[in-house]
Amino acid sequence: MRKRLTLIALLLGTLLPAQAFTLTEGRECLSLGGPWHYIVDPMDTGIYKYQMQLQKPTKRYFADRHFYQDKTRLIEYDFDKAPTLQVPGDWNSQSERLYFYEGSLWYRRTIDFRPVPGKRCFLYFGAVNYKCMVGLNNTILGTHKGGFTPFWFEVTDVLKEGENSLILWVNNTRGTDEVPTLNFDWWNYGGITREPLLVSVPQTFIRDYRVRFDGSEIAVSVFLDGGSGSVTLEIPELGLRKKACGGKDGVAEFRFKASPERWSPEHPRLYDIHLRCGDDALKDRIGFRTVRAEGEQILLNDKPVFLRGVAVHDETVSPNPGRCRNEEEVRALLELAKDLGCNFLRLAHYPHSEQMVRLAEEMGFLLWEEIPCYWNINWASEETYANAENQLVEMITRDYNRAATIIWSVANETPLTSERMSFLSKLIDKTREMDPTRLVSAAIQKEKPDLYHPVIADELAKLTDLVSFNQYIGWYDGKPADCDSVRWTVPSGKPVVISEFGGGALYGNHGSEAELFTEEYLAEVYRKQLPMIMGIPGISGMSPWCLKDFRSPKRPLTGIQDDFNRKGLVDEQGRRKMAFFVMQDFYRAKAAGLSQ
Ligand code: GCB
Repeated sequence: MRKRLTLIALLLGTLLPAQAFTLTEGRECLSLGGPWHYIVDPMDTGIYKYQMQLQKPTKRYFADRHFYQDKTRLIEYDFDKAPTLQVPGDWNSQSERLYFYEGSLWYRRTIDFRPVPGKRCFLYFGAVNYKCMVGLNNTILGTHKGGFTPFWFEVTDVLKEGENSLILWVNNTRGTDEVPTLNFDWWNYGGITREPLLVSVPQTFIRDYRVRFDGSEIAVSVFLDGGSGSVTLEIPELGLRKKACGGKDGVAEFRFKASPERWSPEHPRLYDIHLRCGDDALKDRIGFRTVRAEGEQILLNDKPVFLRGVAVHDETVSPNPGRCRNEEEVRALLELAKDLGCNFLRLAHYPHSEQMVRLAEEMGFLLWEEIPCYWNINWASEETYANAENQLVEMITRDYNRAATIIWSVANETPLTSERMSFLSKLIDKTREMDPTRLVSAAIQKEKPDLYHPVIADELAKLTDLVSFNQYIGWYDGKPADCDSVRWTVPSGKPVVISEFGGGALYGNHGSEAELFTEEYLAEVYRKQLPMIMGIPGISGMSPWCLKDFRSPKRPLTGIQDDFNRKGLVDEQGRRKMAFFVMQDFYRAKAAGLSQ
C-alpha cells in the first residue's frame, strides 16, 4: 500500500521547490530541441500492469526497450519505430489525431554525451504542459506540474558517456483541483512546449542573481551553487566593476549608487551585466526603472504612464496555430502589438515564455504577467493552493530581473467567496514577500445590479495595487450603444486598468453594425467602449481582449468560430479587422497626447 501511495504521489506530481536558473550567454547549453519519438498512451500502459496495478515506473516505458532489436521477446513498444513530434512544440497542432487529445503521451530522445571532468550537468525544461515525469537512463529524476514555468534536474551522476535515453511521461488531463481547472477558454496544448536544454556548468556556479533599482541605488544579489567564492560584477557602460565574497550561504551582495539611463517603452535601454565567479561567467542584459502606484496614477520612473495595452495569448500567428516555439513566432505577435500602438501587454492567462518576456523588454513593452488561477478553481484545497503558489514562485523567480514586468497578477475573473478571498490574499502576500518592487493585481469582475450602473465591489481590489476589471458591455452585456449611458462605480484612490473588453468578429465578415460577429459590429463595440472607459475615474490603462483570434474548444459556432475565440483585433493569420484600426487611431492619438 505504501509503495502504491508513493507512486501515486509521483504520478500526480509532487512539487519541486522552485529554484532559479539564469540561462543567458555564458552558459554552455545543448538544445534538446528537434524530433522526439512519441507514443500516445491514453490508458497509461507505460505505467500500469494490465489489471491497473502500478508498476515501478522504471519497469515499463522508462526502460526504453526495443521489440525490433530482438523479436524473440515480447515487448509491445519500441520508441525507435514510433513517429516523431517536434520539440519544443505542442502535440495538438502537429498531428490531426492529437488535435483534441488530452491524456498521457511519452516522449523519447537520445543524447550523445561526452563528459568533461569537473563539470556538472542539468536538464532544463522551459515548460511542459501539464504534468510530467522525467526519466534518464531508466532513473526517475522527478516530476513537475504546472504547464507554463521552467524546472530543472541535476543529472551529473546519471548521464553516462555515449548514448543516453531521455524519456518523459507527459499528461495534460484537466482536473478539478488543478490550476487551471477543468474549464478555461483557451486550447489545452499538451507536450514539451518550451525548449529543453542540457546545461553544463563548473562545480561552483552562479545559479541566479537578482537586481533591484530604487532610483538612486542598484542592489545585486548573486546566488552561488556548489560552494562559495569571490564574485565580480561589471556593468561596463556604467564604468562599474565590483567584487564581493559569497558568504557561507553562497550569496554575494552588492550595493552601490548609480544613475543609469532609465528603461521605458520609448527608450528601452538595456545594459550589459557580467558576473564572474571562478570558472563561471554569465552575461545578461538588464534595464533600470522604477514603478509605483501613487493615488490614481501609475508612475514609471516617477512620471505618470498610461497603459496602452492589449491582452495576448501565447499562440502563433498562423492558419494552424499552436504555442509559440521560437523568437520569430513571438516577434510576429509583438510586431502586431507595436503596430497597434501599444506600450503594454497583458500576458494572459498564464506565464508566457522567457523569450516572449525578453523580446517584449527589448521592444519596449511594459508587462502584466499572470498565473492561471482562472474562474473557479478549488479554493478550499491546500494542494491546489500549493500548486498555484509554486507556479507564482516559478514565474517571479524566472522574471525577477526583467524591467519590462511591472505587474504580477494572481487571478482572473474569480468568484466572490470567502474561500477564494483567503486563497488569493495568501497569494498576494506571497507575491509581495518575494517582490515588494512591483505592482500586484488581479483581473476582477463587475457586479451586475443593472446594466447602466455597474459597481466594482470585489473586496479583492482592497488588497491589490490596481483596480483591474474585465467588462463586456456591448457584447455579453447589452449593445454597444448602451456604453453611452453607463455610469461606473469604482473604488477610488487607486489606478484603474480595464483588463478586458471587446467582442467577436470573423475577419472578412461584413454586414450592419447590428449584426453580431461582423467586423462592423466589433468596430462599433470599440468606438463606444473607448469614450466610456476614458470616463472612468482613475483610468490608467487598458488591455482590450484581445490581440489575435485564438483556439478554444468552447467556441464551436460553425462557419464563424470553428474552434476559435473570435475576439481578436486580428484573425489567426494576423489579418487586421476594422476594430484594429479604431484601437490604433485611439492609441496613436493617446501617444501623441491628443486624446484625454
Ligand atoms: C473573459 C476571460 C477570457 C475569455 C473572454 C471571452 O472574461 O477572461 O479568458 O476568453 O472573457 O472571450 O469570453
